[in-house]
Amino acid sequence: MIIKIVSKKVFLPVAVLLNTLLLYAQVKPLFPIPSQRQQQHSEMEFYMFVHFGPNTFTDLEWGKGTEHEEVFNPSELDCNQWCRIAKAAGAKGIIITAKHHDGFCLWPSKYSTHTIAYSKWKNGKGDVLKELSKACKKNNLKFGVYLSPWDRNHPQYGTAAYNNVYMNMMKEIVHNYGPLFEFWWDGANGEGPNGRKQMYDWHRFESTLRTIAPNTCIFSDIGPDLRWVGNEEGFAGTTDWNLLDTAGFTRGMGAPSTDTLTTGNIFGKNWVPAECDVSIRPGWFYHDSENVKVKSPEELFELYLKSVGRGASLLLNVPPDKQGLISTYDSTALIKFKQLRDKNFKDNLLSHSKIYYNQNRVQHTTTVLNDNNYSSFITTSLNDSDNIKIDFPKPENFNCIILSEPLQMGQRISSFTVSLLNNNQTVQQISATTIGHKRILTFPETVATSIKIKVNGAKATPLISEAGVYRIRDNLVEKE
Ligand code: FUL
Repeated sequence: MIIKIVSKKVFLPVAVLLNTLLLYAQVKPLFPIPSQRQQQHSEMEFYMFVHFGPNTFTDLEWGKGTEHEEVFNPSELDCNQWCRIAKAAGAKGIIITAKHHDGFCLWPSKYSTHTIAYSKWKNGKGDVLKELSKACKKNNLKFGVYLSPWDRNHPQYGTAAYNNVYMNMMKEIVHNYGPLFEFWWDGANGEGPNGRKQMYDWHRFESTLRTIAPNTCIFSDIGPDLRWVGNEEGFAGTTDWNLLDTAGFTRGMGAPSTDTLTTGNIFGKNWVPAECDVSIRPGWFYHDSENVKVKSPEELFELYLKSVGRGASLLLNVPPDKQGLISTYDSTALIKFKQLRDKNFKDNLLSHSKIYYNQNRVQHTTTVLNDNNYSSFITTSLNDSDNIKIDFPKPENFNCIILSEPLQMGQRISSFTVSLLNNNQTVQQISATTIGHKRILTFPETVATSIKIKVNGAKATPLISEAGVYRIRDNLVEKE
């Protein structure tokens, strides 16, 4: 028999594996679940936005579309510098405004005359999308594009022909600069140069993009792959479902209320996670006057807790200046933000603890919760305070707990309580609602010898994939 020739050492892990496989086979996914491209995207967590174009030089936020092409003339543009800073900040990708509302194209599009090809920069031979897509590849960052549908310059805007222009621009970008991890459709929609508004052919845009770039996540107010979080301050709801009901809404013609976008819908029919877009400065574009208003590393850390820490992703805008470089005001804050994350999330107290969970009334120990794998998971039962227990060998002082759900199984948990015990005496309880990809809870420092996690509400068998326990700097604890 095979078992006889298998040594004890080998047999034990095999038995654990079989047991795990059996368990996974028993739990069925709760639909909707993320597509593969969405699943990969959720693990990026934090990536950078770059607003760059004529506004950088005219000191505006919304260009009028009448700006002369020559205003665009960065003296020292260096996309590698942007990438080095993004990388050092721990961002996983960069999304650039290939065209903002003023219609100016940062690549030599064949479908407009308002492009860098008509500027003096590099004698009209420059191509920012080419430089950035190359630099991203070199620095192992993903590349994405924002292409404003609203165009205050294009002569055909407001007519059916503009839909072809927009489609062709999308095709040019995908073919010449792809692969793209994300394509950003801005919801702002005003009048074009003729005072006309555009009726966008969203259906055609979407089906075309899906065909030519099937692995690209499409962002808009209502998805299909990522939704706007309902504010530009960079925070998701303390309740944040990756689910959204989009039936009855047409892109650009009204979305669910901003409150709904912030929290999602518990029983939403579509998997559309929230993305928190926010700028490191008050404006989206660079303005000298805002150098002193760059967010501090601590403020960025708070944004991280309120976006990634609530199960959403963080798209942080860092606009290059007139030279075409990220200023030291921004880069200093970004690097320190990274140091804060590294330092405060370095020592996971779980690695010095024993984790128990009950299954079919039998207690197991597990390492699944700190295996750094967001797909592996343990099952728990509803309303069972003894179901998951973490024991520390000695009293520990901490103020931060992180939990994750395995998203490929669908988002399930709607309410849970974490109890901190010191020698079997409950000393602190923290209750929250959703978990999703990552939920970071912070609270006043507490000394405890064990932690119990109780799920009070779930749409199906509650599953937990990862956990972490940390002592973060006192002044980083989330303020309401
Ligand atoms: C908004 C735009 O109007 C802003 O200028 C900026 O691009 C922001 C990310 O989206 O809708």
